[in-house]
Amino acid sequence: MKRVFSGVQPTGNIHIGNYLGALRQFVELQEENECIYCIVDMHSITVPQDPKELRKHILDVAALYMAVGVDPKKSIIFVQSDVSGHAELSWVLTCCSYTGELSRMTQFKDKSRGKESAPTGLFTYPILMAADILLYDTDIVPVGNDQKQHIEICRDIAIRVNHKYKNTFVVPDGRFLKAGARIMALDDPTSKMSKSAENIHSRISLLDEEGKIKKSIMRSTTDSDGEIRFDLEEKPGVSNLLNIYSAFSGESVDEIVVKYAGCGYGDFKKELATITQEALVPIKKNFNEIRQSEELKNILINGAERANTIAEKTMKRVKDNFGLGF
Ligand code: ATP
Ligand code: LTN
Repeated sequence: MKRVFSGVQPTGNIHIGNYLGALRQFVELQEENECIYCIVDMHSITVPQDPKELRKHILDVAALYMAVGVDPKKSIIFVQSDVSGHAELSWVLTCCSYTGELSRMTQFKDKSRGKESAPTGLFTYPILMAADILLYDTDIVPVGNDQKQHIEICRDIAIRVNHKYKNTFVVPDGRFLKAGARIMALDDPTSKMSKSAENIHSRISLLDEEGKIKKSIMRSTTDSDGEIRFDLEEKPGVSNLLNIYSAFSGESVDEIVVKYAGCGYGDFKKELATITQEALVPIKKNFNEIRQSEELKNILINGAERANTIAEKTMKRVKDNFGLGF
């Protein structure tokens, strides 16, 4: 059995990009692996958060994990700040990483561009993420494509530590899906679909109403040549819609292109809207039930206990290998 770990930030607006790139893999992997799924609240405070909203979003993400099919009987679901090992290991790893490699992270460059100074937490974000992963002797990390660089630096740090301090860590691998690994914004198919974009029609959130889903898809940016075919360079908008269609329907992009040969964008978009609405109906229904249930907090408390048992073992090994304590 392999150990799987992943996390989602509790920042609201969980969208179909998060679902198709990451959450969908969580469900699939839990059948044959030991899976640990975290709500990474400490990552979310790298940018300012409203405390009340943050608490609400933590429970929202926990409920969404389960609504899409993560089963707390099979997988561990817990909140990052409930297990102190994340912060503890993060410091140890901070001492094993370099400002040069952190400065090269595209996420940091994007978020600090044009500013004279940026929050230190944004700079050290990848170290906390490496701590999340290495704390659980993780073999596989299911994430979207945008996390490739973060997985790479985590591996580099693990290999570096293993070299110096015996074999302390398991070196993990990222797992990226073909269809869905990078869902682009509906209003601008050259940038990734994001929780924080101002235009609500740039994304489809998992809890969006049917009318909103249709509106966002119908007004999505395409092009003027009118042909439905996959071409990321020339036709990024249509290609993104084809990817979404394929990820939700299970049909290959080639099959979909044949099916819609000679059709206009309008009909294609209408059917994509229907497929998307249908896929999200059960998720919304499950979410509403789970979010209101008394059980939700107990699941997180139990998850944190189970996660902590694994984390404590790793921290003991880290302290022994580094010579910390006595
Ligand atoms: P955003 O940029 O939308 O604010 P994020 O990547 O910062 O999102 P997370 O909630 O931590 O936020 O992401 C959860 C998971 O969703 C990660 O595995 C990430 O790779 C994946 N993901 C995020 N956006 C997309 C996307 N547009 N397409 C595919 N996967 C995505
Ligand atoms: N940086 C990730 C969220 C994240 C994560 C993790 C993902 C934090 N820690 C550990 C996988 C494993 C993102 O999607 N923005």
